[in-house]
Amino acid sequence: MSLKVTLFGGTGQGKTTFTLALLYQMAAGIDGFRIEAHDTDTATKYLNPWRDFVIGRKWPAPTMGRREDTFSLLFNNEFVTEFQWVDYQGGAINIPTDESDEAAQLHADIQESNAVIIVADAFTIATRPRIEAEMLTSSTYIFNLLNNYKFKESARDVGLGNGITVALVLTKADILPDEFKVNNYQKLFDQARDVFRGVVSFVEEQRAHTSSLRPWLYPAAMIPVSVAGEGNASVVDPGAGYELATVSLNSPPEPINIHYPFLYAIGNELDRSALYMEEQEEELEARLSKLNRNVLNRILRGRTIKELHAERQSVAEKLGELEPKIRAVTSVANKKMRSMIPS
Ligand SMILES: Nc1nc2c(ncn2[C@@H]2O[C@H](COP(=O)(O)OP(=O)(O)O)[C@@H](O)[C@H]2O)c(=O)[nH]1
Ligand SMILES: [Mg+2]
Repeated sequence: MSLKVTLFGGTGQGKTTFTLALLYQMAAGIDGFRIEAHDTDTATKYLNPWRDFVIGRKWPAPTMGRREDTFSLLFNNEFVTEFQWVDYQGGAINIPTDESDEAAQLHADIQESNAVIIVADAFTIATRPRIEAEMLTSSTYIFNLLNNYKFKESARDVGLGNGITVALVLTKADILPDEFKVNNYQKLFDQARDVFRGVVSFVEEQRAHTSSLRPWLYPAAMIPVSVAGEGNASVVDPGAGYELATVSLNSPPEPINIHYPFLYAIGNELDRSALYMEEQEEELEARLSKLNRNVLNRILRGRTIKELHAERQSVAEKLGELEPKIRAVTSVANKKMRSMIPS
């Protein structure tokens, strides 16, 4: 493990489209950051459907399963760290651990992640009754998973290794009704906070603590994004029941805000890495020993806890070294993102 970012969300929420746009932009390089896939075929596999989207104006085909790719993250061509990008396309969030390997793996991924990127359809949040939006975005399932694998343990003990960055990506922002876009998306943010209120109230509670429980262990923020871009797509059918909106892409895509959630995750990782430096091996051991064996095996993947601890330390050192340079970029992402906690 080095840095680990896990992306998940309900079906049809825009995960595949967002991921293709993000990896394209990051492969091309943006704001000094660039990623390189370890396996040449990885880049090709992501770029092919992106090309079909841009040139053929075809939305990506529905996808299933889990994908894990290893990338190097570079800043101004200097190697920063390896990171694992885990991508849940299928319905693993709606399945219990004991019924599917993929679900058990998802739980391990969350436990091990430094950051999660939750993808939720802004159009659904804006236009559906709240209870339907909760089901369609899987917000309650998501809270349940975060709660079990990240939040609860921190309530029990205040280990420095706890905490996770949550970036909520609100997709398809281009097709939002105007009332949700005015005042800098105020109404969208209000409704998104409501739909994801489990996460919001947990983080809010941490902020309120003046105890040693460190509020900055749980940075959580959201941002509206669009892969199509303003005015380039139109709603053919707004959808009903399980059917989400049918959208046609009429002009070449002009992605907006795509890379900020990723940079936000990296920026917050810098802060947390300072805490890794203080983390003792015994702390990590105590924390991991509470996990279900099945989940733990997937985290260790043949490594000992000692080795895992050493890996975390070396990433923390590298990030610490590059901190001033990286900070310049991630601070922009921090400003772009809107806190999950209402001000
Ligand atoms: N207007 C608009 N529609 C989008 C955008 N991204 C995705 N969509 C729509 O949402 C559908 C589902 O997206 P997809 O990425 O396959 O969702 P996934 O099931 O979460 O992977 C696409 O087929 C498009 O119709 C966007 O940026 N703008
Ligand atoms: Mg998909």
